[in-house]
Amino acid sequence: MLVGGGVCPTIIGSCFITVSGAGIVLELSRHIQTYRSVCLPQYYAAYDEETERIMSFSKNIAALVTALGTGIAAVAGFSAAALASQPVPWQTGFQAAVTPVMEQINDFHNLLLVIIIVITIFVTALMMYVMWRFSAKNNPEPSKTTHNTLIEIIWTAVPIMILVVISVPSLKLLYLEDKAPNAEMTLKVTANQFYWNYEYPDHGGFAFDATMVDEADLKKGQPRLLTADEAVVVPVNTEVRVLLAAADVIHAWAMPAFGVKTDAVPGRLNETWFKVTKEGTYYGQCSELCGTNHGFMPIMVKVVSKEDFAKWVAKAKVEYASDEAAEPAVKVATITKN
Ligand SMILES: [Cu+2]
Repeated sequence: MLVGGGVCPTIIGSCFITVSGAGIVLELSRHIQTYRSVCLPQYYAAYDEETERIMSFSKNIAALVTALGTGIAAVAGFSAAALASQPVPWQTGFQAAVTPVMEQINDFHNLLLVIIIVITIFVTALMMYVMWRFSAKNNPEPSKTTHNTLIEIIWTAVPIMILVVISVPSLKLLYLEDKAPNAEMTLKVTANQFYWNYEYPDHGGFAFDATMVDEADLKKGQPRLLTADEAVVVPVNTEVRVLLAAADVIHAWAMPAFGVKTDAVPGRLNETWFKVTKEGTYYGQCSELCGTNHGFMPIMVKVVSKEDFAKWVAKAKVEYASDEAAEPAVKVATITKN
């Protein structure tokens, strides 16, 4: 009787959940299509203001979390200023964001952190209560209750709704990271075992290799395993399109402060972008296990003013002109007919 009485509402409940779930998925995919074709170009054009509006909620949370983090860091004896362009001892958070993409990654991370904390507290409290309330001592005569359609619908629908809420900023971020909205220059990066080759196709096509500086050769203040003999120089407040390829195995060009981590794959051209808003020297590393010296192919990016960049380009054109003609990042086979 008990089971029979519960079957019908359960089936209806399941049907309801399935139909509404399918509805949500359909609706979501329709939104994504509209978003890609209609909203995305506009979004790119004005992503700063859009970001401001959409992320204002998570910005407030971010401020709260940052304030908490700063407090904890201060207690632990580290100042917030220590979070610079490279990893610092005992660092637990991200490196300070210097691009719009990394700022959004930070916001998204902080939003997720709040959601996770609320869920964890709720589940823990619920379990503690159940353990106490229904223990053998407090509840010696257990009831034979089974099935509760309303609760079953709630515990299915609520997680779906949480996932839908998370998917909105998540997808927006994915599309924003994907392609440069209005690239002003291109940087071609070719990964090799175990160094990087950089090419500036918009500035005369000069190219150079960057390898790690050995520990014994480090000058004062140069970070170990992160210093390269040649820095990638880019202008500040400029949208840089990065084209990535590899000459041998899969590597990944990763710059934590930029929110960039993109694989460099042999025979394939990947794209990413960054727009650094603060001058300085930033460090990253290859982030794909690519062989024995995987840990020894650092990335060093110097972000300078537009004037200094123009001066550097003029100098670099002469300095790197002596190198043998740069190998194309992606080699295309040519067929010659006799
Ligand atoms: Cu590598």
